[in-house]
Amino acid sequence: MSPFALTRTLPVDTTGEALRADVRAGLTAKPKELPPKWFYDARGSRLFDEITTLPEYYPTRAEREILLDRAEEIATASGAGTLIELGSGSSDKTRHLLDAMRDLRAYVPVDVSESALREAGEAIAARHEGLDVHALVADFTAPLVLPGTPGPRLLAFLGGTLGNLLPVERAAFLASLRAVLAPGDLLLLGTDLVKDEETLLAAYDDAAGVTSEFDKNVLHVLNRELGADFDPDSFRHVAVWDAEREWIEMRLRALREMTVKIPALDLTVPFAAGEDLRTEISAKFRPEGLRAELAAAGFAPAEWWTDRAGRFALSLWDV
Ligand code: AVJ
Repeated sequence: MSPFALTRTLPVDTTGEALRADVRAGLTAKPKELPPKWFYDARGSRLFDEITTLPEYYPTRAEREILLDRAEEIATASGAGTLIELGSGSSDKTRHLLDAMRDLRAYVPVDVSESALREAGEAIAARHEGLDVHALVADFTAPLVLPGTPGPRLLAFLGGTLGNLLPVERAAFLASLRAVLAPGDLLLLGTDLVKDEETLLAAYDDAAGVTSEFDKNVLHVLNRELGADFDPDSFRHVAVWDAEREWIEMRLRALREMTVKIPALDLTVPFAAGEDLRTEISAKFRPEGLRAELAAAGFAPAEWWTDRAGRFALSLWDV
């Protein structure tokens, strides 16, 4: 059994404060919006796991295919002493990488979910003799404070989650990652790619309705955490492809005119019939565009891999 340690850089109460600030700002904005991070309570995380098994939702399978095919190459290219993983969740796909990385001495999974970190972290510590597992309970959009583990470091940000940030947020986020890395360290990035609209829309509006449930889950979170009285059945899940900005938007469309009360914010939110609340953007990338964004943040391209069908990319960047 290897050592397992857990550090919480997220004070227990910031979550409540951040939620209240995000909801107030987003629901008084025009058009209305909410940041996607509030989908992921226990039920939302379960629904997301279910999404990853749907026939229409290709990104998870595509990324796993690349990781399986390229684990040895990534391990050799990085020679990393520490693997840091942002938004590690269940660390499911990372296992292939951990198995291949022979020089690895420390694994630092970073996630907002303490329960997911404990479960995955303890299993990995038990499986990898001599690997120091140091879990960090943190919001990856906040400044990262990393434990002093052996270099070089491989910082992994998988799953296409970079696409959930707006372009300005991405620029700041990538620059903040660059700031915690040193020469010799590497960034491993998983990003979904621009493709035909039909494939994209199906991935975000599946036939079984799981994505619709996932989308509406944010309303359940607001009802529970803020005492709001959203009726999720009075909204319809919609996926829209913005061809100009090359991102998918998930929205909740009000089916009727209504007024929602949010007691914890002392706020009343009017909805017109047909009004949309944007709950997520999921940007899709092209190689040149991603390269330019990474260059602006101080990263140089090292490797670019896609799955055999060319739907998703895994890329490696030097600092
Ligand atoms: C894995 C968080 C990036 O944007 O594809 C899945 C989340 N949203 N279906 C994505 C998601 C709708 C997902 N991320």
